[in-house]
Amino acid sequence: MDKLKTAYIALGSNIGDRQSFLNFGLKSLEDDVNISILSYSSIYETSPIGYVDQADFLNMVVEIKTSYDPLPLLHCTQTIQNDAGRKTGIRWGPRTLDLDILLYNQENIEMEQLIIPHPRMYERSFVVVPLKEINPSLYFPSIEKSIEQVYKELCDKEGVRIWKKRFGEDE
Ligand code: PH2
Ligand code: MG
Ligand code: MG
Repeated sequence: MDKLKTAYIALGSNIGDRQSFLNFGLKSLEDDVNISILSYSSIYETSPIGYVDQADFLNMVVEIKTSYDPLPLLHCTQTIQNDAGRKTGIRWGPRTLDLDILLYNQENIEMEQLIIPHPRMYERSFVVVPLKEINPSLYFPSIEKSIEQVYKELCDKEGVRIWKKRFGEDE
């Protein structure tokens, strides 16, 4: 294996059996020999953002180690989304499974297909809350803020509710 990088991936689903789609996403990541999952957040039920006339989402974040470069990692996540029956629809609209790369090894990437850190992650409670849960000491050099600061500045935290605690503590 090449040198391993740390990345954070956000998962979301708001169509059908949402937890099964998240599980499918997790298993597909784990089954890839170039990826291992280091840490899982709890699962949160979250009010829709961006396009509000749709069902609530289940969201979570995982920390992975990967030997993939950013674009192959993106292709991997896109293949998993397609395998979950994802159809291209309205922007920010309903989806069976969404996998977004949030962070990749402290790198700033600006390509046509991929921007990292994910440009909208800092104002999205459904991303920041689970991300802070699995790594409360993150620091974002590009905006010169800690995750703690970003968390404090969020204004839609009430839209993010624990749905299934990690380690199976709660249902
Ligand atoms: N994803 C979107 C748009 N809006 N809202 C919530 N609560 N959770 C999501 O994962 C989400 C969203 C586009 O990917
Ligand atoms: Mg998304
Ligand atoms: Mg996406």
